Amino acid sequence: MDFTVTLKHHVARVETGLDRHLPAAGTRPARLHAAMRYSLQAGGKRLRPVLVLATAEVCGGMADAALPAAMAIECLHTYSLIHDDLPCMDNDDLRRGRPTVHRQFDEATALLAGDALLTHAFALLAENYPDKLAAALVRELADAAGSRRLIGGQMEDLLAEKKTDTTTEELEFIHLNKTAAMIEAALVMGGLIGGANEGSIAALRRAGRHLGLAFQIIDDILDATADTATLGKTAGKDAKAGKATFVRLHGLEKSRQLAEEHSTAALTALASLPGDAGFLKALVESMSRRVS
Ligand code: GRG
Repeated sequence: MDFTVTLKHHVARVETGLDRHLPAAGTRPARLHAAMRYSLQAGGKRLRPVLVLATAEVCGGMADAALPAAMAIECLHTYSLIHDDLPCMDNDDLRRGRPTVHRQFDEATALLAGDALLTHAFALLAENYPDKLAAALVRELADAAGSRRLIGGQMEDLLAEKKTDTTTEELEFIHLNKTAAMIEAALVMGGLIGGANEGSIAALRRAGRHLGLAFQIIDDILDATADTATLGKTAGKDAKAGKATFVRLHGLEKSRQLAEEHSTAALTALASLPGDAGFLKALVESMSRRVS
């Protein structure tokens, strides 16, 4: 099937799945559930859940079986965006083309909506998979989202804002953990659901790491070159906040070259999978050409 048609199909599955797998709108406490739905149902590229669905299929599973895990990773990702936007972190007004959750509701509601989405992610895994698979998925997601990876990357990122001498090694730690960890987890969780063997899981991990780095480098380039309307979030924010970015350390040209190298390495890792990774490869290529 054509890449764009398959992508639309997966994204539609994600949108329907989110509606089905979230606490129902209007149920108590309605304000909290409204805030969770407001942020989750604002769109976004849905990269991570689509990676879960497509990888499960490549590894021999059914995309439908992967849906709760896809929802879990999108809930977790969205929690991290809500908390990242809070005044105590990036203090941002715009996300996914809408006012951020603390602007639309209030700070306490945003904090709680993020907490609830984080917790809900693990409930989705525990409730929808047989024990052994559920344990493996919980371990993978907890590791990717924990203090050594997503939260650790965010901590180092905040600390780096106050420094002018961030090294390449420090920058790589930030991006490997703040960004690549969740992309890696999406691929590995899809692989676990599809029944991938150890070799394929290792290849998925490699692919996720490189795709994650390419994704972040492109994010840095877009922050420096695109406009707020196109991005659906505030452009030029990194330089203003004095953030450690690939563009700041390496300049635009070298950053573009590095993004290309990581995309190619992701494609090479995917090519070693036994199944037909055509859609996943096209997705990596489309991410390297993205404009938002
Ligand atoms: C608060 C624990 C905690 C972590 C925050 C997600 C995050 C870590 C920070 C947001 C800022 C940022 C540039 C993160 C890097 C990852 C990234 C590019 C997130 C945005 O992901 P997209 O572009 O967003 O896939 P959509 O809205 O399309 O889902």
